[in-house]
Amino acid sequence: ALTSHAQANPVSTPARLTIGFSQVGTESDWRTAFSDTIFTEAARRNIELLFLDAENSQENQIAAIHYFIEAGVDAILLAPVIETGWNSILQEAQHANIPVVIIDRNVTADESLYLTRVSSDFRHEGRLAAAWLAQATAGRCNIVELEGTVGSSAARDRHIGFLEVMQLFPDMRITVSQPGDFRRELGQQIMEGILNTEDPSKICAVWSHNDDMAIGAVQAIKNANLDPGDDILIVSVDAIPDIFLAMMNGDTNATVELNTNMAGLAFDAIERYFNGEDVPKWIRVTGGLYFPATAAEEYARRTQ
Ligand code: GYE
Repeated sequence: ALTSHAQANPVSTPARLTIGFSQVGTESDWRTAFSDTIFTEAARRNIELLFLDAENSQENQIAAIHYFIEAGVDAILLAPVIETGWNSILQEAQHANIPVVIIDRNVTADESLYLTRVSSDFRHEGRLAAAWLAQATAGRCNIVELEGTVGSSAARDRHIGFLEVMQLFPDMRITVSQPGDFRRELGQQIMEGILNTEDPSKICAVWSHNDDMAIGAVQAIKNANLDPGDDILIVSVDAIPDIFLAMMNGDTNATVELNTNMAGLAFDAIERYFNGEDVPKWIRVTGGLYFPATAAEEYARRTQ
């Protein structure tokens, strides 16, 4: 059941693949790094890439896919901003016999409408973050949650995974939860608002759905004359270079890595499809948990 030929069989393998990529936007450092891996990998494979930045709008993404279909691309990569509302455009691509690979966030569409999805397990990321926080606080913690884009599978699943583990500890609770759209400035603004309305001494930790919002929260906490990473613990997801800098300064405590390296896997899947080979329905990337102890090393490794 995990494997299927999702699309009609290709007529023949094109000499040079043309692939349309509809990307979410530039909301975070992780996102821009991920776009870069797509550009680099496409160039390395001599793939012609049509790239459209949707500026966080599903409407723009649907228009982009229409454009790709009209341009007659061989395949489409879709990094969807939100989870629902994709059925009819995916059907159009299927009617045009163009395989679609869903990359990063998920869609709630029938599996037969896309070739495969390449992504991390966001729920697992949430579980890892909560497990770390539970051990760091002996299971006693009032938590501020900074959520990602509303309606995105990444935000929803990180939230659910975190709750799954948090709920094993009766003295851990989320006291405030607000969406910051995965953006640094919003992370800061939201945290400033929270520090103005809540008693900061009752906040034990910030759980941020990405590093950028965590870095925004660090600034807000510093502006309130508190010590981030100490007075308020911070755990987030992505493992971007800037979070390692923050860890080197003692400002955040842990991050769950979201591997940016999905381009090769997505292009491999498309190439396999054109070779008539089976492609699994989910190609999972994994990432570890990182701490201040190795932050300098990780920063160097990722920026050299
Ligand atoms: O964590 C965040 C980005 O979709 C999982 O989107 C991804 C998230 C990532 O903007 O930084």
